[in-house]
Amino acid sequence: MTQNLYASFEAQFRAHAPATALHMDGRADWSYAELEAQASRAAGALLAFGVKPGDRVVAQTPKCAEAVALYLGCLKAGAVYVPLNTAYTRAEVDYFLGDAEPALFVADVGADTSGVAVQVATMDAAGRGTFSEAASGATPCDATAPRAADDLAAIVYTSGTTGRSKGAMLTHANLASNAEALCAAWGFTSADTQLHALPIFHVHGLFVALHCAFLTGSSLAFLLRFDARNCMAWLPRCTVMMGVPTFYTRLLASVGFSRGLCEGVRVFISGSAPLAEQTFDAFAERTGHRILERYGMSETLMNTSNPLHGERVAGTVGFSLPGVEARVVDEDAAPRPVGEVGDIEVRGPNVFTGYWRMPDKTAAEMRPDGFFRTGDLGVMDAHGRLSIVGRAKDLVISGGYNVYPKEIERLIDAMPEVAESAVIGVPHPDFGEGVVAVVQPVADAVALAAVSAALDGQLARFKQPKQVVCVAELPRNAMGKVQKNVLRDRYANLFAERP
Ligand code: MCA
Ligand code: AMP
Repeated sequence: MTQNLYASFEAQFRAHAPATALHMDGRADWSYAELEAQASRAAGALLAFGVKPGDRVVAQTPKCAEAVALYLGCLKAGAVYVPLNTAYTRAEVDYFLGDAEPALFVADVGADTSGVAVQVATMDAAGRGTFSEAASGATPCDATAPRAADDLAAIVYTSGTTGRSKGAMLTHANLASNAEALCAAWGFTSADTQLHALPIFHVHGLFVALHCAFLTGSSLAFLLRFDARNCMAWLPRCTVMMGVPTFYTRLLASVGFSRGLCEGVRVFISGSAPLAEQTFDAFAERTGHRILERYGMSETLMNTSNPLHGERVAGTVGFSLPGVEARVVDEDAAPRPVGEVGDIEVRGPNVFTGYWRMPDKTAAEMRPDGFFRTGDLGVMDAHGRLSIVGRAKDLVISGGYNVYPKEIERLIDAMPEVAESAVIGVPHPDFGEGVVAVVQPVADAVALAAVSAALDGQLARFKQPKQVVCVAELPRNAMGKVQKNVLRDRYANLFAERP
């Protein structure tokens, strides 16, 4: 029997054929029958483009229903789906295309693809473009490609502490096991309607949110971006919402966001970044809902979750999902005592098979007993409830997006007028953490605008520092290493008054 994840989805699509899969703003909804037909057409188009099982398909498309069909078509055709953040610049995309070596790159209609060395198709925000033209002209692909459990379904790029992005290889079994665990843990049924305002190029919006719907035949209120007012308009029709903490702080900051709007919602779920206890408390106060926080990574999908039934504790990420083992250990993998900080490591069917074409990096992060080193620091209580208390990796999480300081520092340090830079994250009222570059110039000063100009076009805008600060000397320890903790303390209030 095939282990292709699409086969499980297809069974649900057929069982719920007349039900609405995607409720949409300003265009006709798609039923599950329509979604299945579109996925078969997308798979047919992929075959027509010459895509074979195991080939990579890179997608950097606007969020639209046709992009969901493209993802499903890739699964169905046995291709490996490689989603890219729509904010990535041409320079960033060139790296991913060179690394993934796809058989097809589906780009935004407006993107600059001149000189791209791979086959290109296009898709715009309304789903139109050469990919959809091929899909409507192609013979729909009825047969789902047979896949083994360990065959790759997707590669998700995640930046690294070295500044070079790594492709996390996720198999059909990884995605299927995690989706099943989440549907059970969060009680999804076909009666649910999930408010979906997340982007679909990351694990959260693509796998966690969509798979919960596709495995249960439940509906999605499929919004093209997060806008607090629009979410408030849709919430009364929804039973579940998933989001990053910024979604919840923005809802709380919105006039008219009230308990009444949330009456039909059975659970609000948060992840991708720490949910502040004050947000949890304010949300409970305003709506009567205790947000359910969970913890995951691109490499591991979802690891732990607060319970659907039972106490959800602010500042904690709950218990290991069924089948997943999470432990808190020291450098030598010896367990840390209950209540003491250590490295979080994870093992289970959710854990990826390694970094694409980077066996050394994979080996460095995997323990011999199969545990993956997350780079997160945590504390386990006596009941197995996990709290994340920090990061061993140098990473900033801004509005749910990961920003690796090294990637930015490398570009700033290449400026002749800069001696050294240190990029840090400090508290930000909207994004949780805001990116700040602290720059030590060679001579007297460096024009701050010049720093921003040096990054423009190189880095996605969300990675670019919200503030650049010039200092005569960066603080260093006895070994000469920049003390980022000193800088984080010094600039902790930089965004205090900035919405
Ligand atoms: C947008 N901007 C940002 C961010 N988003 N700056 C910093 N951090 C951000 N997250 C900047 C843009 O570059 C632009 O800047 C300006 O804000 C307006 O852009 P716009 O797109 O209009 O912003 P927005 O629509 O308000 O977006 C904010 C957002 C969005 C809704 C919070 O960032 C978002 O949807 N975040 C969700 C991320 C996510 O899905 N993460 C899951 C990763 P300028 O004006 O200078 O050009 S998966 C994961 O982490 C694991 C597996 C897990 O556990 O889930
Ligand atoms: P990514 O590389 O985009 O998959 O991001 C994964 C990282 O996001 C994790 O290693 C954590 O540092 C962080 N993360 C995800 N969920 C949570 C959460 N609920 N609380 C704190 N950090 C989180």
